[in-house]
Amino acid sequence: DVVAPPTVALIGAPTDVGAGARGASMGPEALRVAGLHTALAHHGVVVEDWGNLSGPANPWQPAVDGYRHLDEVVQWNRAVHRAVGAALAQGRLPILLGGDHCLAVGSISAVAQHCRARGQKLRVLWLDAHADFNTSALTPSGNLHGMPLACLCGFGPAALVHLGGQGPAVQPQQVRQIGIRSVDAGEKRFVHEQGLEVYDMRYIDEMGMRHTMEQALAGVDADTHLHVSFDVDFLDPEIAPGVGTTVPGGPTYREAQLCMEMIADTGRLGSLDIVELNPALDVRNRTAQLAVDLVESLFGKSTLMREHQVRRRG
Ligand code: B3U
Ligand code: MN
Ligand code: MN
Repeated sequence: DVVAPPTVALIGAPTDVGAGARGASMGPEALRVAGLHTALAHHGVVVEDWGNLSGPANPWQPAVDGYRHLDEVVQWNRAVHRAVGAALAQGRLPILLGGDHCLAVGSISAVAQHCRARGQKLRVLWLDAHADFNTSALTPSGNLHGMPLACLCGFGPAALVHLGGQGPAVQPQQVRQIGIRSVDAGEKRFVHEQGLEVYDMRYIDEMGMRHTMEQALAGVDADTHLHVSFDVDFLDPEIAPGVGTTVPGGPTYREAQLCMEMIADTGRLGSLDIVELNPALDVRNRTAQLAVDLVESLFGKSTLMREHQVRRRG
């Protein structure tokens, strides 16, 4: 059966207010320069570039009550929430071009509202070296890009927790974390306490990416909206140096491709964040190009070959 290709909306959010290093604000343009638009169009995806959102500058201040730049982070997330909500309402598949990972609060809270209104199940795949499950009491840095998943699950400042209406946007059971290899001590305890399903690098090493993704995608059905929150530091820094916080020992090129292909195979991808790309730390836009390459797989680059092979094998 032929599925109509989606129309995607590229939504740029050029900010690094939630990060510990400057530069992720240049992410949206680096992804465009790396050819995201044409790469997707190549696979039959209709692409609309909605341009960049605007918001406050990065004041580069120390933390106040455990948060750095909370006001600025809230303002950016309100803009993201509005734009992602508008894209979904118009039947578009939103691709948030970050920007740092704090923006996932706005993006995923809009996705969660959309799913709730339509009685759809939501599954969030969190591809990241980090758990991003800190709170103001647990954070070693005050950087809000280390806290978005906790905020989405109801633990954080009210302005972020209730961004998409009353109550938490998602429940921990809806989330699968993949590629995790750097978690702070208090954060680790909290992740376990909340019962998040974590496929860390040890798990991927032992079980392989194929089994990992089969587990992470188990239960996804025709009623499921899949949201992928792709923190580029998920990837091994050998292949993806252009991020603010590199952590050695991430997925290889082949593992990352398989991860994306298996998500594509579900046919349930409904929204995507590409975050933490930092062109100031990149080498000739290599990491941006890699991200584009992987997003192509996420939108079914390999499908044609695969169908061909399946047909030949009978
Ligand atoms: N867990 C640390 C470091 C960190 C989290 N996310 C990123 N870095 N990119 C923190 O500051 O919360
Ligand atoms: Mn992250
Ligand atoms: Mn990360």
